[in-house]
Formats: sequence, C-alpha cells, structure tokens
Amino acid sequence: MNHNVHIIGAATAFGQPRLGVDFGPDALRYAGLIQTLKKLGLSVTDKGNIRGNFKVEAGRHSIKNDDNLLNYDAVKDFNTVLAGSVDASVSNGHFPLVLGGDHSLSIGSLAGISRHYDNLGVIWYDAHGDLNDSRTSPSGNIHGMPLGISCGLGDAALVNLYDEGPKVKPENIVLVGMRDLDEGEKEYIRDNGILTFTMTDIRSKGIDTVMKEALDHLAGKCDGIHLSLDVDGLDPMETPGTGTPVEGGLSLSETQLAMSILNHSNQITSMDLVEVNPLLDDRNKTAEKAVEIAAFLFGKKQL
Ligand code: B3U
Ligand code: MN
Ligand code: MN
Repeated sequence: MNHNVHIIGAATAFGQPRLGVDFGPDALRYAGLIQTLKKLGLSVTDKGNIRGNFKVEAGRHSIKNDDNLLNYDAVKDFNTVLAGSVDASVSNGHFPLVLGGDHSLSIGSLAGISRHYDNLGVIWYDAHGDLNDSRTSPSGNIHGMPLGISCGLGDAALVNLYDEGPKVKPENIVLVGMRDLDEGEKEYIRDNGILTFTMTDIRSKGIDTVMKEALDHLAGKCDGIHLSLDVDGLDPMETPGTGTPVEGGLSLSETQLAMSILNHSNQITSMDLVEVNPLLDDRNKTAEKAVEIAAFLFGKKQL
C-alpha cells in the first residue's frame, strides 16, 4: 500500500438532513487519527477541511429542487471542489483518505480518483447500497445516491461532475454489509449483476471469506481499488454516532479482520471514511472506532 497519505476533510452535511456530520473530520482528528497513522510508519499530511457554506439560519439546509433532491446545488458545488483536491493528491502520488462528512462526498472523491484508473474497483462497506436516484429514493437525500450517480444513474450534472460520464462500472463494484436496500436499488443490483454480500451472507460465510471473494472478483481486472466505508456498516452498538443506524451490522472485530485482509492484498489505493456524526455520538466513540478501522487498513495488528 502507498504509505504517503493525504488526509482530506470533507466537512459536508448537505447530502442528508442531520447537522453535525460536517464535524466528522475533526472528530476523527480528535480521536487521534493522524498520530495513529504516523505510529504505523506512514507519512501523513493533513490537507485540512473543505467546508460547505452552511446557511442553517437561512434554511439552506432544507432546500429541495424540482426533482426532490435535497441541497442539490450545494452538493454539486462541494463535490466539484472535493474532486479537484482528491485528483491533485493522486496526481502527486499520495493515497487520499477522505474523511466525512455524509456519504454524498463519494460523488466527488470517485470523480477525482477515477480519471487515474482504467478500471477502478470499489468496495462499498455500508448498511445501504447508496444506489438510488431521484425516482427510486424514498428521501431525496443525496447521501443515498453517490454510488448510483457514479455508475451513471440519475441527474446529468451530477453524473458528469468533474469528468463526463460514469466513473465506475457496476461489474467493478462489491457491496458489503447490506441490510437496508430500497426496491429500486435491488432491481439495479439484479439487473447489473453487482456482487453483493448482505449481512445474511456474511453471517453464513464469515467476513474473511466474503472479503477474499470480494478481492477475487476485482483482482486482475481492476488497476486500483477504492474503499468507501460508511460507519453505519457496523452495528449501532459499535458506532452509534451516525445519522441512519441500522440494527444487525458488523462488529468492530469483524471490520478489523476485513481491513487486515485488504491490507494484505496490497490493492487498496484510496479510501472514504464517512458518516461520523459527533453530535449523535457517545463520547466520540464512533470516531475512535473509525480510527481503529483505518489503522487496520494501514497494517495495524493486535499483536
Ligand atoms: N436508502 C435510504 C436510506 C439511506 C441511504 N443511505 C443512508 N440512508 N445513509 C435513502 O434515503 O436513500
Ligand atoms: Mn452510505
Ligand atoms: Mn449507510
């Protein structure tokens, strides 16, 4: 793995209605992210935060467009800036570690990363598929759409953000931890044959087998693999500080094992660590666990 890490704080909450997730990047820093990664021997540069222009008092946080998309313009503008920052990091030979912020930030991170790869693989570790568009979304929240947008679904300006066209091919995606998929998302997964591991699959096969199958699916055909890790992939007992918790998720120790397997594969080239909301948390424990997860991705071991 590339040991030159750029930390990019994506301090956005525009993709969903709950404020506080924009403080996620700082909660992760306060939980010791940078010291922890440095202790592992990495070279870490903190690029600071890209911050959305929140006008909460003016009600900007609840504007919907004609397509029922929440904070559409703000999401578009924010992700255009983020894509540029992530693109620059990859161009300069760094591993971008993008801290969220809500998951809509993956529109920008994938847009910035994908121009550097012919066949970018994506592992989406999450309770949700984030494969909605404005027709299938039950909420209008764009954090439920970034993977769909990156595949070319829905709003043209978001699909064509930073570079024209889709950024990821469905056959290069693996979904892990799924337990809350909307009907339209299930249809898209079936129609496009996206390799999907639900929690039932994980309980039956074990997370080690699942991660090995995920890597087997991508290795060979992909020239880079992006890991997009939503802390709601874990069980809410582990990571309560997140906006849309779903019961029955992965444990911290399973996630540590998953990250160790990814570390050994030596194939992960970028990461998003998203949906940490310290205002919903219990003494910053969600950020602390997220730091532990990142540490295992970069080679931390228990012994
Ligand atoms: N699928 C639902 C719920 C959701 C998606 N992502 C999160 N929640 N975090 C939706 O609103 O699209
Ligand atoms: Mn998500
Ligand atoms: Mn989620």
